[in-house]
Order: sequence, then C-alpha cells, then structure tokens
Amino acid sequence: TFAQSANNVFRTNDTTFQAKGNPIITHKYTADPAALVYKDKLYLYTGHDVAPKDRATYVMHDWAVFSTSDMVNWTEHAVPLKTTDFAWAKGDAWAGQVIERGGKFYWYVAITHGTIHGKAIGVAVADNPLGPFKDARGSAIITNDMTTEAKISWDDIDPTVFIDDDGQAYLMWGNTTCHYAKLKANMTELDGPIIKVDLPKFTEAPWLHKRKGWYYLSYATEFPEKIAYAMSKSIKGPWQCKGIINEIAGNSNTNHQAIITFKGKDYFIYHNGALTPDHGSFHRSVCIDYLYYNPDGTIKRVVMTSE
Ligand code: FUB
Repeated sequence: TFAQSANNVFRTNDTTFQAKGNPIITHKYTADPAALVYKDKLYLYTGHDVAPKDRATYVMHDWAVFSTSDMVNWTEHAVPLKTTDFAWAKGDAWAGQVIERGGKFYWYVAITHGTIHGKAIGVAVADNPLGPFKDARGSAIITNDMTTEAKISWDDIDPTVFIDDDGQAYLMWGNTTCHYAKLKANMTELDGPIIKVDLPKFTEAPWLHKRKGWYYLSYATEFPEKIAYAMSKSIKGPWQCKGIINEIAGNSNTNHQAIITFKGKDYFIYHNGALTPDHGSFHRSVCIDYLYYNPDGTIKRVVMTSE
C-alpha cells in the first residue's frame, strides 16, 4: 500500500497496488506512457505531471516506472530518472521510451536543452529495467539545430526506439514533422543521416512496432489529439495511413500511446485527463485498454473504457 506524503505525492520505496480500471494509477498524475516487455514482466515508464492548478502548462521534473506480471497487480519503483540526471539539460521530463539491448536498458527522453534552443533528446542507460538510469553520453543525441525543418522549440520531442529483426536500431521522433535515423549498435550514436518521414497530419508521439511482417507507425494527429496509425512493409516507408485508433481521450488535449503485446494479449496504453476534469491537459493519467487486429493486419478502433 502507498504512504501518502504531505504534498500529496507518493514517495519512492517500492509499493504495490491493484489497478481498479482506468486510469490505472490514481495516486499521482502520469503521462506519456511507454512500455517494455522483458522476461515475464511488463515495465511501464511514464512522465509525471505536477503542474499547480493555476498553471496551464506542463510541469514535469522526473519520470516513473511501474512493473506488473498480470496487468492487475502493479509495483511502483523508486524514481528511475530525473531531469537533473542530464547535466546539459535544464528541465522538462517529457516523453520517452526504454529498450533493451545486450542486457542494457536505454531510455530516450525529450528534455529542454540548457544551451541549445528548444527541446533535445537525451539517452540514459541502466543495467536493469528499473534503473537507476544514468546519462549515457553526457550530451544530447538530437538537438533542435540538427533538423532543418525546426521552427518551434518543441520540434524534436517524443523519441520512439525500435530494433528490427536484423539487429538494426532506429530512433524516430518529432512534432509537426516526423524524423528518423539509424542508431549504432552502441545505441548512443546516430549511424547515418536524419530522414524526414512523409506522414500527413502528424502532430507528435510516434511509436513503432512490428507484427507479422508489417511495420506499424502510430502517432498523435490533429489537436486535440487522436491516435492514428500507418502501415508499411518497410521501416523506410512509404507509410500508408490507415485511420484512427482512438478518439480524443477525455479532456486531455494530448494523447500519447504505447502498443505492446504481453503474454499473448495486445494492449493500447495511453493517457487521458480523467482524474482532474478541470485541468486534464496538465494532470494526465495513464489508461490501458485491449487492442485488436483485423485478419488483414489493420487495427480495430479502440473503444476506450472511459467512452
Ligand atoms: O508531456 C509533454 C508532451 O505532451 C509530450 O512530449 C507529448 O507527446 C504530449 O503528450
């Protein structure tokens, strides 16, 4: 059970809880979910909204990690990563994703750069999925000045990372324009040029996964955001847009998804603003629903539990 601290934020010792439906986490605000299946557990990595109610902006200082074996009983672990773990950054613990390679765990996150204009992407590394994670490079892997289309300070956010069957790793990210680049086997350096992805109505939050020979690129579209997806036979595209996976999630302007298979079932993990109806865009909460495929590989629209 949780012990509640004076400022209404639960603290760091491992604690367990049972999800009682959506949102699955109700003792703190969680956003931008990413999931990793490793051995027999699912690890859920989230951002952590702490904006005061009178501030219509994201206030996010650290990330959180939860684990489960059955999607019902969850453990929250010690804070695995904070903005202050990146010496070159100056704050804003925005979205990211963790992947395992060679027994090490790499966490790509968007964070505001200390000296280069705008958001940047950092990578942290740990030798287990719970961390603690440490800055893997001592510098950003992507900065705002590396992408030519950069116009706004948050162009270079929302990294998703994917390792293909041949071992090649890819980093994809973006707001308004989606980009990708190959990663070296060390997972901390780019291995080639940054390439623009041709995706209409791309807002942000790309997520890559592969199933039965199809590559799937899901992403937030329009604003307020819905999650759309495209399919391709090649990670390089061309991507064919296939429509919407879910509609606007409750009263949150943003949406952000992870799509993952765990113990034979497919899950759509996202956030909504259900816990604070009057401040939902900045006090978000992670939700999980089942995801189903059609026989041709297209994805059925997710009927959110909250609908
Ligand atoms: O949490 C901050 C930003 O809001 C994320 O980077 C976007 O995906 C949106 O959810």
